[in-house]
Amino acid sequence: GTADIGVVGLAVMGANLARNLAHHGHEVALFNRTQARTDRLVEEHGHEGRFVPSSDLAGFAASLSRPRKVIVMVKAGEATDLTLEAVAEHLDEGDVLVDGGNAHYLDTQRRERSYKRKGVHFVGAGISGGEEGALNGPSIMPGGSAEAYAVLGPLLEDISAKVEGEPCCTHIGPDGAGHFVKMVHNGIEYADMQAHRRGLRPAAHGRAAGRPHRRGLPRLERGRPRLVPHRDHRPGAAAGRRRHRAAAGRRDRRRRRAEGHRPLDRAGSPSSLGVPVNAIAEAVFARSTSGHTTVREAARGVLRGPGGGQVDDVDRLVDDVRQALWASKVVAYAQGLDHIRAASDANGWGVDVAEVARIWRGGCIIRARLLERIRRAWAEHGPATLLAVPDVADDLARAQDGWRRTVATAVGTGVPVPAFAASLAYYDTVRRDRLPAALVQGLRDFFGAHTYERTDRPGSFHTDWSGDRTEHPA
Ligand code: NBP
Repeated sequence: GTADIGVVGLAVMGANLARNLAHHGHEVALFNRTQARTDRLVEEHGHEGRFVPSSDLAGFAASLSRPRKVIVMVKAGEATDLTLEAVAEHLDEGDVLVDGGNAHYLDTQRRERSYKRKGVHFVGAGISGGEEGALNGPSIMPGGSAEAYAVLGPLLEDISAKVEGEPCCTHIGPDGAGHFVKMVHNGIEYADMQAHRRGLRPAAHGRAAGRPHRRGLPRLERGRPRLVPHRDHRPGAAAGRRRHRAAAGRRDRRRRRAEGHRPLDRAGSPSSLGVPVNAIAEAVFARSTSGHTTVREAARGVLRGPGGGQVDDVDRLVDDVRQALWASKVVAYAQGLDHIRAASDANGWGVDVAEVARIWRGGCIIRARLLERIRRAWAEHGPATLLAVPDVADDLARAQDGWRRTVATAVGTGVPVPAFAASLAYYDTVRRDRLPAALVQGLRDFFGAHTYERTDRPGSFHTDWSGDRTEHPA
């Protein structure tokens, strides 16, 4: 065969990747389980480049030049396993099989081991940027062997986004490294969106009903300002609420389809690595709470909020929220990078964080200017935490008053701001010498004789709490 690369799975992501490859002059073999999708792609976009459609996998494999390179872009989970196995039956030693979907990195590790036995290079590639990115240039996070990257990398770099002429694609590391980094990317994206979505919205009293909720910074309206929570929570707009719920349900379903993996949906990621990712976790939990409609409906009419909720200085609040958004984003990045470092150490992946920051600068959804600062800091010295990078720490110090006022105002007015509050708690936790954990150790010794250590001498101790309260070495 003559095709440079093949794509299996021609729903929105696969079709757009195939078109992107064709736009860059590559000949692209096509296969989809339901042939109508293949036909539609060729009918609508066949003139954009060189496509070779096949109606079965044998024909598809025969149409590819060797070593074959195949990107599978189907629904994450069982569909991916079934499809990979079906494709692999037609591959030979040295061919490269790519899963470009949102697989969990443990699945990717398992698949990599199993295909290695057949001599097929398996690549788990995180692809970020949604359908737009897939068509015009995504950020691509491939994991797998160096040999596989040597064959596949140039093609992926070719179709990836470019920032200052550099491709937003790099070899992340072996086996599951690429999908792990993509998972953290999605976690940061959640935390960032959560912070924006829950950004406080000061609005004029009585004039807020029915106004569309704008993403991003709060909208300012003059009048007697007060804080209103997310439109969904306001009384007296039942129809609007229903419409909003239906739309949110649709959005959620769409997102669930798009996001095969959730950052925390399986034990084994942050918890087993011992990395505190509370800001990211809160963002994920906030999503499940918002989808938890039975509980929300039961609670809505029963749980009362605070009486007041006046905000005196709206301009200041808007600026405060801006500070809180920025600081929360920094904490989400700090936790995400810490998580990548821990997973890389535990798995021996050797992930280069500066490179990760570099390829996230374009194509994907989180593209922050902060990434350039991260790239520089890690290229220079690889700090233990982003929060301690001197210029970042200075900016956080400047942002903190507004960040604190935002959380305090939100708490006082009954507006949930989980991402702001969790990130602030993390900031305050890591900057202290001594933590309330000492009290918890004491309580554990009291209730369960679990013993404790002391700051002033070595060893373990137990206090006879219910007796004469003497302390003994344990
Ligand atoms: P979907 O996740 O909606 O999957 C649809 C594709 O999977 C179709 O080609 C469908 O074939 C195929 N498929 C299914 Br479903 N079950 C199959 C099976 N048992 N055997 C063979 N094929 C099967 O497509 P998508 O939204 O394009 O996403 C593709 C991947 O990319 C997913 O893993 C997703 O998580 C990931 N991703 C998506 C986005 C995004 O923004 N959408 C972003 C980044 C990553 P059919 O036509 O025969 O039904």
